[in-house]
Amino acid sequence: MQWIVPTAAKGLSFLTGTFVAYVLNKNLTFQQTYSSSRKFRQFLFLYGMTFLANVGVHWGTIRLVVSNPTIAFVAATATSTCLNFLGQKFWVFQTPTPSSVGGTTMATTLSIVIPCFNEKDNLSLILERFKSVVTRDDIEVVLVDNGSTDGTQNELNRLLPNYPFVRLVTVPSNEGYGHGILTGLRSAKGEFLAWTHADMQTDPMDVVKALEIAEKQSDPTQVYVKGNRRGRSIFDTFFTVGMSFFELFVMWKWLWDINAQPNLFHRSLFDDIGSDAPKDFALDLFFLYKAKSADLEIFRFPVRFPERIHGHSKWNTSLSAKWKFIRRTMTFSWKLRQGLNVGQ
Ligand SMILES: Nc1nc2c(ncn2[C@@H]2O[C@H](COP(=O)(O)OP(=O)(O)OP(=O)(O)O)[C@@H](O)[C@H]2O)c(=O)[nH]1
Ligand SMILES: [Mg+2]
Repeated sequence: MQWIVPTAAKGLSFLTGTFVAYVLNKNLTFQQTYSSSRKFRQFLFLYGMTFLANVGVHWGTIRLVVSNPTIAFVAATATSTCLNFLGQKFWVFQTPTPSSVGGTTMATTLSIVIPCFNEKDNLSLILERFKSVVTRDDIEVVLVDNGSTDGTQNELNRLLPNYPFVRLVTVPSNEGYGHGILTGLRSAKGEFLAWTHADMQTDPMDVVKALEIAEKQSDPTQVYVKGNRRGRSIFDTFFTVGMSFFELFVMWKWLWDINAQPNLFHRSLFDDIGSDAPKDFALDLFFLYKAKSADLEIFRFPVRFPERIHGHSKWNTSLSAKWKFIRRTMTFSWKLRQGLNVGQ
């Protein structure tokens, strides 16, 4: 009976085994390229339950049916394996056929907001890329000229007639990254809303992937889909790890890679919180935090984040700028935790 006594080592090996099984089943058996912590919790629960079923069938077979350990082992393994597979297929990794997204009759399924601030040289590249990836006519692109002063306006006048799926929203003078995105979101017609960057560091195809992930879920209105940047420098990864642990200690929420793009969600989230949102870079943090607080299921999928092709970062230009960003994020997080009005 020694084997039945629970120990920390057995618990750890069970958890490790469960994690490995989760990764293998998610990626190989059910081929899901995105992850969500809720799915992992469901998987853990399923594994725990089927483990108990295994122990129960083993015990019951020996006690009540036949006192043969081999038969008991086979019966227990068969039962738990079947339950496990069914639980994964019809619950944890269930992929219902995409039907009526959100069940409404809105003509535009998705509005993609692209805030642009002095991105003149990137505009033709980003528009061409959007043209090649947006093949559905229920997707609109809302390009926000966020108070640019580099001749963006003239460039857009020249380019936009070739891109009829793009609608231009102009912010007369720059009031911050968040303000530009919020202005675009307010004018959006889609049932789902998204934003991503304009500097070619985030591939427009990622937004289409995010929509497909949302549409695969049983209730797409209850999800928040966000990229998860891969292949970044050690310094940037270190910064991301530090921010995530900071948020964990302050807000008791795991908010990983907060500034990754794109962000996609049902418009009901925006209707609920839009008026309270910040006007600066804290917008990414604010939405992820609110999505978690609203208990939406957060889906993350890998995205590439290469260096810029043209232009330069509009904020990340020196260590002191980075420090300013960190300070702002810290004070903003503190305000969020205290539930204050953070919109100003
Ligand atoms: N900083 C800044 N960016 C804005 C603003 N409005 C729109 N943006 C756009 O937001 C996107 C992100 O800005 P970046 O300056 O590239 O910042 P980042 O990508 O986080 O940082 P880098 O990796 O250093 O480029 C770009 O597409 C900008 O054009 C604004 O008011 N401020
Ligand atoms: Mg950038």
